[in-house]
Amino acid sequence: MDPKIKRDLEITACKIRKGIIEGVYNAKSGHPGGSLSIADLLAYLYFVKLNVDPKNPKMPDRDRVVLSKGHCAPGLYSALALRGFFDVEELKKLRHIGAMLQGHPDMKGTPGVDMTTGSLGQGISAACGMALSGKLSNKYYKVYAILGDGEVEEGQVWEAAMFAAHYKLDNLVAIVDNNGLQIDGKITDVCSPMPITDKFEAFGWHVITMDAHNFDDIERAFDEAEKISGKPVAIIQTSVKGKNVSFMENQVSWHGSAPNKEQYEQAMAELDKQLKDLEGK
Ligand SMILES: Cc1ncc(C[n+]2csc(CCOP(=O)(O)OP(=O)(O)O)c2C)c(N)n1
Ligand SMILES: [Mg+2]
Repeated sequence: MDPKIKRDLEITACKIRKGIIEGVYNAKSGHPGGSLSIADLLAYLYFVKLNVDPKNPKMPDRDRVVLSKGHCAPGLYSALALRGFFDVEELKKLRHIGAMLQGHPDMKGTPGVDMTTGSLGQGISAACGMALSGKLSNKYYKVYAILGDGEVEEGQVWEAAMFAAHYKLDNLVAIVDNNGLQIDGKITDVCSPMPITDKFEAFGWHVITMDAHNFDDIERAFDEAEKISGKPVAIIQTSVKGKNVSFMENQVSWHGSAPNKEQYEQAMAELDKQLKDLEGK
């Protein structure tokens, strides 16, 4: 990847992370861990890959994103705000009564949100429907669905996987955020879905693995996905839950809890330092 583009993406991902912490702190609730693990993915999608127009969020031919792991809404909202879909100040009102940004994505209330999600397993099914609709109506948009590695413990995910391969939905890319943790602990302790790669392959998908925090690798994976026809693509990204906030990394306790004032200040100080280092590069 061009070094300048890479640096810009790293800066954007850092700003997305700051927006996540800002939102969850002000909400006094929410899900920072799994939002931080997809910040780089969201930066790449919204700032490189997607054909979207913040001024026309319902553009019929736009690429679609379905955040199937809907609890990671703070990440999606932060990316959408930075991309210009709405004012970044909205992030501070996350989960407040009457505010636009609620705990899980709402396609009717938030510009840029393509599917209402939160009940794990359902988003990928909706994404299959969108992809099939695109095929039937000869549209060339792509559908990107983002799933959690705990989410793939849901049976509905595998019905959708079977459906997508059967209907040869090569306009569908599912990204599984393999951060190793779900709500109750390690995915391998709770109800292991491993090996996730082999399972998608067995269901007839083209499978790609990717380092979730390396933009060269992210570019390589999406370039490969672009070349696949006749099958849906699953990108299994290896990530760190809580990435880049030291005390949140790999800690299941940060799945769904908000930082107090002191923790907020420490997280922001760490991210500000990262931002300063990147901007000075
Ligand atoms: C059908 C359903 N069951 C339970 C939940 C509650 N829940 C919210 S997040 C979560 C764990 C998800 O883990 P994972 O998919 O790995 O997400 P991440 O690690 O990326 O946060 C659970 C069980 C839910 N949202 N939907
Ligand atoms: Mg997980």
